[in-house]
Amino acid sequence: MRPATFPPQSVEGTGLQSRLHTVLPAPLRVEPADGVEFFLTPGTTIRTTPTPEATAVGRYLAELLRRPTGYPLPVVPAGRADAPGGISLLLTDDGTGPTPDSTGEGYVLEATASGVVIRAQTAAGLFYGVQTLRQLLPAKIESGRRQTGPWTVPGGRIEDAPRFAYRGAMLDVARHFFAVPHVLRFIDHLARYKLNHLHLHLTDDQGWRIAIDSWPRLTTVGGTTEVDGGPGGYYTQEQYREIVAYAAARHITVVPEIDLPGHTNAALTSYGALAPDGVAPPEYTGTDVGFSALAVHNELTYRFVDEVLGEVAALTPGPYLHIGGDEAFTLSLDDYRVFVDRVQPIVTGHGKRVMGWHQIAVAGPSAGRVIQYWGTGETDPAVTEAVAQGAQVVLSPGNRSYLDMKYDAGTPLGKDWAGLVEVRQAYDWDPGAYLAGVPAEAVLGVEAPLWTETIASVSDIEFMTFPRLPAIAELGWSPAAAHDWADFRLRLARQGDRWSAAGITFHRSPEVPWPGTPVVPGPRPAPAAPEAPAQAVAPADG
Ligand code: TNX
Repeated sequence: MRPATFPPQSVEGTGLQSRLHTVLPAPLRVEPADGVEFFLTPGTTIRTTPTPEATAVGRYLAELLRRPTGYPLPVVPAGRADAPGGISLLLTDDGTGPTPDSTGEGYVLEATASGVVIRAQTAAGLFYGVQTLRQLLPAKIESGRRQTGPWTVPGGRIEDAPRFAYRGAMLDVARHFFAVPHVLRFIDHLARYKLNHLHLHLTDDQGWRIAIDSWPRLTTVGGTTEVDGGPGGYYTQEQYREIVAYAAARHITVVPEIDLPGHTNAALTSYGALAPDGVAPPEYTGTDVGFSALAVHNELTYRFVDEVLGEVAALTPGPYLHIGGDEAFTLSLDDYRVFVDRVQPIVTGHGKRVMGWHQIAVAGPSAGRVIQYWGTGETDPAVTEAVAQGAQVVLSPGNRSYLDMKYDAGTPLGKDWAGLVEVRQAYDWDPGAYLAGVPAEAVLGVEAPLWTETIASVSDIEFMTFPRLPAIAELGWSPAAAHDWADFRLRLARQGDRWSAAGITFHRSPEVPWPGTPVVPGPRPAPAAPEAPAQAVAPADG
């Protein structure tokens, strides 16, 4: 059920007021001011609190709006004596801002005839207010080319704050490598829906994607392969820093994953001494899992892990190092525990919190540990036990949040081991009440992983990501009380025009009433006469 201030609605038609009710993820509270609207004009100014962080959000907004509008939109410091008007992004700790939320990511947006004011306690809050403002403008604001206005914002007030602190997506750049610009584009997709973590799956059997100075063959050898024999590739440390900085400018924390002790064939091919038998295995470009592992009883392995994680930690400002931990099928449970129990203190020794796939729950506790649940069932005793000992959980159930699952049996890309995941399946669950014995307070958040065994291009990425990523984003951001499939599918339908304007490929799910699509497609009427073949076969003139 929606909070009382969010009235039942219809988004049929394209009326201005309806736009206030199509924001996705659904905000905490929305109060329309009927008949009021703000016009963005060639004279509009963006005023910000004069801190570097708030100014950066103002510049980000200006850059989003300048191309489609063609307006100059100067970004200037907000002063006390300013006349109202234009767009103001104001940091506030004087009680005029949003009700304090535990993440500090909340904001209040007020649109009147004279201006739009976004207030927040942090620049992240201003940034999320800006994402909302973007959705209040007409869909053509997403176009990369100059469009004609009017550029209207519906009047009203939105008060908003996230439900969970961790709202993420994962991109597997190991099975297929994706160059920096493609990763930056993916980051922009996350930003639209107020996600704040990008998990990069940087290493796997098929490739090692981040340069490690102390172990150079990881990329000069291990970086040259990928699924199906493509050329692979890797990020230099400078390129990785560029990804981290681009994400940070969008208030997104990068979570690097070095998958250990399994999923390591590319590392073993690069350095045979790390293999259990000391012999480098051949490179691997297939899609099987679970066949590789580091030598658990060899001290060289722990020097390797320490030096690799040390370099990755030094490159990564965020608090987490993800150590994988999944599908180490060649190890005994005892050996697996020995390994994880040795690696966890290495992570904390480098000043980071351990994050890992939920298999690591069987190892001993580690302060600040985050366990990422990717199963398809709703109970896992080892996870329950780890939570009882203080671990937090990120929910990524395979049958709900996996962006590499097929939508339906006919989906040309993806896998189906966790089931088919259409949009409603991705949306209709509650991360706060999903796993038995894991109370909402122990849930740090949600993440949608995109594994790329079958995903090889940007349009493949987008086809699998849209529209499911917005569904997971809403679970991470919106209050549980706002959960409502009937309402969500209408708001989602209105995002389609934005993706089209932005050139984003998406799956036109039959569960969603996209504008221009009949809601209940009837049988195709039989043509009364064969279609006139006029232009098709007319011979070209002369
Ligand atoms: C399982 S999910 C894996 C990955 C695969 C994925 C394919 C997880 C932690 N491990 O290695 O890419 O299935 O859906």
